[in-house]
Amino acid sequence: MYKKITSIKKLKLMANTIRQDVLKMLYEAKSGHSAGSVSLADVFTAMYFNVLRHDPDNSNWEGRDRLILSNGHVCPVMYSAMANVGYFPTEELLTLRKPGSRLQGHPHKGTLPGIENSSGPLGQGLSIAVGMAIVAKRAGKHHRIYAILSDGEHQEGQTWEAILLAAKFRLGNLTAILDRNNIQIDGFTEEILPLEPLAEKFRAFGWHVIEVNGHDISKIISACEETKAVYEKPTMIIAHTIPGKGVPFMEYLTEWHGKPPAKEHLEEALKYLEEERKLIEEE
Ligand SMILES: Cc1ncc(C[n+]2csc(CCOP(=O)(O)OP(=O)(O)O)c2C)c(N)n1
Ligand SMILES: [Mg+2]
Repeated sequence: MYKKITSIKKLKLMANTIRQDVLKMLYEAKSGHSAGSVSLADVFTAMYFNVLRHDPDNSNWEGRDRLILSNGHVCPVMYSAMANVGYFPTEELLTLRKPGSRLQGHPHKGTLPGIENSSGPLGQGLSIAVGMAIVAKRAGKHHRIYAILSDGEHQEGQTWEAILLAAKFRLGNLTAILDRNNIQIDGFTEEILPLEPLAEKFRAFGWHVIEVNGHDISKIISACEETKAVYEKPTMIIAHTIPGKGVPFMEYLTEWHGKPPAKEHLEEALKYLEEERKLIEEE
């Protein structure tokens, strides 16, 4: 079993490391999705280093919590969190998207230890998580199912079918975390196909809803704690995030949804993140 990190300062330093990893990986790969990957560093740090009950040395441990990633295009952030927590060597991160690498551009179950589902086609992850939660509940198991979702995929019908089903089966063992970054491939969600009022929609569908700042690691952890006390409803944590968060020239710009950094971008971003690291160390 890995050692949980409880110090917020150490968690912030880990999120900084993960952001740096993600940028280096995407630069080496020369393709991939920057905005969502860097902005989810805080959520993935909270999950892999504090919230999840898991064992990187025994990735198939039956009692582990399951983390389903639905928006597979942000997998660089998950790969970095997984490598830093001990699932595989961090040196392997720079093989992202290379032929023969275990780190495919979208996660592939069975290739890399600890990956619970293959993803890439958006809109399927919540259905997988609901299925797992139904099985675990019926079998009287105590592990939890977590699903990371994007906002763009809430424009797909399958996501809403899964939302209906989770409420019907009163899946108190299911926690979804929605990356509410307001962007999708072609622009802002509210201009392309409006989703709001999202929280009210989830409540009307029978879910417990918590809204948090998706860059506040301690709030993400407390929200996940809160869900453990909700027995008869699934929980949706709406994590409000800034696309590209942590790299000032990427923030809020939809053009960074699916673009890797060039050399000059990487250098500028790493310089900024190193300065941020020093400030965290001084806290
Ligand atoms: C079913 C499906 N349709 C289209 C795509 C192509 N695609 C990849 S990422 C993306 C953007 C969707 O928005 P969101 O998931 O919110 O991504 P973000 O930009 O916030 O990371 C799209 C349309 C896909 N992967 N799956
Ligand atoms: Mg989005």
